[in-house]
Amino acid sequence: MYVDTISAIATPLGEGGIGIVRLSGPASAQIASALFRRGPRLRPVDVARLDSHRLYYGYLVNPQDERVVDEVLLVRMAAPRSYTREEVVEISCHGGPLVVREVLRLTLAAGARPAAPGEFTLRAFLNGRIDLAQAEAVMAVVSARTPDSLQLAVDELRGRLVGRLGPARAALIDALAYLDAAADFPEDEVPPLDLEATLARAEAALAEVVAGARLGRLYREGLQIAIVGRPNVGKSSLLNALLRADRAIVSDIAGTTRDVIVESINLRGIPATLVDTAGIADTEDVIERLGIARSRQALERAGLAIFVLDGSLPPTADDYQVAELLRDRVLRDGQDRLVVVLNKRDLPARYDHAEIRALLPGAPVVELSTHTGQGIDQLEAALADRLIAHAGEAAAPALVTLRQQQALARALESVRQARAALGDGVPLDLVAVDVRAALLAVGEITGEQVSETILDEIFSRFCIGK
Ligand SMILES: Nc1nc2c(ncn2[C@@H]2O[C@H](COP(=O)(O)OP(=O)(O)OP(=O)(O)O)[C@@H](O)[C@H]2O)c(=O)[nH]1
Ligand SMILES: [Mg+2]
Repeated sequence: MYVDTISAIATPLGEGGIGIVRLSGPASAQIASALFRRGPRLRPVDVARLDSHRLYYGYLVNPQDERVVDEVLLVRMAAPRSYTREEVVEISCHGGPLVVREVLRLTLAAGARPAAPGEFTLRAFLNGRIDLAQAEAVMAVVSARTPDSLQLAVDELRGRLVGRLGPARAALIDALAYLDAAADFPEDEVPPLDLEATLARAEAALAEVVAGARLGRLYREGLQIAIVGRPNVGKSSLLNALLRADRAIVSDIAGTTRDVIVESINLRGIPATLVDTAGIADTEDVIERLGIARSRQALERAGLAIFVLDGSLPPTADDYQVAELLRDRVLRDGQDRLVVVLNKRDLPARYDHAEIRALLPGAPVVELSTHTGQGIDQLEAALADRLIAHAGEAAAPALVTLRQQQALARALESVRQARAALGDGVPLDLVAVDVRAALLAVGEITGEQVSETILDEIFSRFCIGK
């Protein structure tokens, strides 16, 4: 197994209060003993004999010449009560990049090997402290972009996804046990089981996790929201209003925005990326046309579009052109991908743009003014609503990675196939093939069934020191 000892800087490099170098593996204490001294006389210490989980004050020296490198706090976490379940030593020094690097260098010189990205967490998984979903949640905690995403990641860290898969897994095991017994023993010796009902239970349980997963991905990864419309309707003003900052240039000259502007916002807990685009119009201006081409690309990539109309002016040919584009490119994929905004409602002249809205049936309409701020709250609510509708039904969100989502989808597909096969009167040993496939897919999420390649894939995305 893992007999070598790894070392890495566990805190971000930069000037900070403290910087931590972490060691994990059987030689951790021995390596730390080579470098750690206590008291004014720099007494050597046998770190292996220090109390576990207790901080010790002392000095870190270069053992070549006993020169003091820094004043440090050292903690030893005896196996198995540590992050990795191995012997762990953490050395907290002052948080300057030079100091921290020097401490790392000395641990390496004393016999440690530099840790690969995610290797501490990989060891925690391999040593059975956490399941694979929890290991992946560690990364989600580190990279969470809104407090809600963080909360989901922390729930996951406590094993929520695997817990939720419990009922599906239990039903699949029941079904498979029955199928295997039915293949091996005469009918009257096999305890009866309503196979169809058991598979239906597995399917329902999996479907619920899949729905929650879709919502969870939204909280984790967010979605792109493109702001589109003809020039001068107030798209950039709307971006600024949603960001509550003067990010984009606003002017009364049509064609002010010529490139896409991308900014992140926290939309009722969902991390979203707002994309302000160049106004779409018939124009001869070369740069403006390039900008318009980018607007169309942004629209292709966006999960959601805000169509801005100037509510103080009658509709123009360009408004119609954008509406048709949205009808063909966005509404085609579902009504929940579009919100229409009637802007400039602070002005006395009012147009309802009914014919244009009729081109976009089902899209909610929000009236607002980016100047007074009236209606911005309603727009935020409408957007959050759309985002959640886009993700699926109101399941409790679960945090999943793409890998987990794919495994879930395969599990669900296999259960559906098993049920269909059963309905069609296919021989039971063939039904068993699908049930077994579903169970394997579920096992990939918990980590009971994973290949070396998948593990490499997962842990290489971590930062070093995690
Ligand atoms: N009265 C009023 N004027 C607004 C409102 N929102 C924007 N405007 C004005 O409309 C003009 C155009 O605003 P922008 O935000 O630059 O419009 P845009 O859609 O980004 O325009 P392009 O980048 O050229 O496509 C500016 O003079 C804004 O001050 C509003 O709610 N009320
Ligand atoms: Mg603009």
